[in-house]
Amino acid sequence: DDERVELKARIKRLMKEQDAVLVAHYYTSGDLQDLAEETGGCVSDSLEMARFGHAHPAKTLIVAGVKFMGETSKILNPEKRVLMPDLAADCSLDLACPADEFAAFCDAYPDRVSVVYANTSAAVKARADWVVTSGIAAKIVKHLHRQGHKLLWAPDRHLGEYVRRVSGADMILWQGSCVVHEAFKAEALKKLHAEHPDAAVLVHPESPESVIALADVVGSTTQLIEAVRTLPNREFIVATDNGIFHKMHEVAPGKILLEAPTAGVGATCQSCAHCPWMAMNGLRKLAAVLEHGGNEILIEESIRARAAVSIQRMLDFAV
Ligand code: CIZ
Ligand code: SF4
Repeated sequence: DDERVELKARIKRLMKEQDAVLVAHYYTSGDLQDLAEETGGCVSDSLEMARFGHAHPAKTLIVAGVKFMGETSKILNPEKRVLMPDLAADCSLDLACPADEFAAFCDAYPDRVSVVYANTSAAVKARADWVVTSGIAAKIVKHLHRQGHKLLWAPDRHLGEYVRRVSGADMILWQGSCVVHEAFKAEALKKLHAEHPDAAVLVHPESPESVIALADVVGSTTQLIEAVRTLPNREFIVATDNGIFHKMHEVAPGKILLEAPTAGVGATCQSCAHCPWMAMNGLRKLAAVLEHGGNEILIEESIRARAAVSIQRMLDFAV
């Protein structure tokens, strides 16, 4: 409508004036994803968001996503201004893993290598040996396992269990979870699949083990989008945040995408397949941040520098 068109035009002008580029996560609104692409930014998962922002020459990075994504951008780009539409956009995984408790966990197992998921605070990353995203977690853990290391893993217990299963590594798991993925239900998924027997089932590994067991493809957001694009199936059942459907429809316009069920019949779900913190991002807040400044990500230098080392290990491993 008119307001959206006006807002988008205003944001584009402000971004140009401030030499800013927008990076948006697949789980944010279609408006933000479209705007990022129209203005030369990018839409992707947290690993690619970090890479893109790092390589881009803009002085200001605007990160539409959740706090750990803004922090990762700042960690890799201390000289840039990093802004977010809403600094209160958090993540249940990050919230479940306070830095002091994580440090005590590491101190209790000094002989183990610590691996943390990207969905953690800068302070947790600073304490960890390795940072991983879901797309590369299994590969890095297999590598560490082959080298003979025993591991500590935080904070997502489902991703941790999955990685432990596929790698065979000795891992002690933190017990965090994602409010969105934890809500997917295996029994209801079986029923839906029985009604759509030709559909491929795509599952993000933050989902419970019983849901992962029903998957044709287990992968990061980027890997699941690639599956929709390349598999011959006409129908897909997708167990991840439904914000991803925007990009999936774009890359595979003829295909039918169904949401994996989040609760049994009659039950209620907390998040209904959409992250409440991702939903805090919007055009109006983005315009306000550009107009009034504020919402800048700042990280104490000693923490930033140490977190950069553990993130850089992943980036170097990934190339
Ligand atoms: O669930 C998330 O927040 C994901 C999938 C983040 C990411 O790595 O893109
Ligand atoms: Fe965190 Fe889950 Fe939201 Fe991703 S979808 S930001 S893991 S709460």
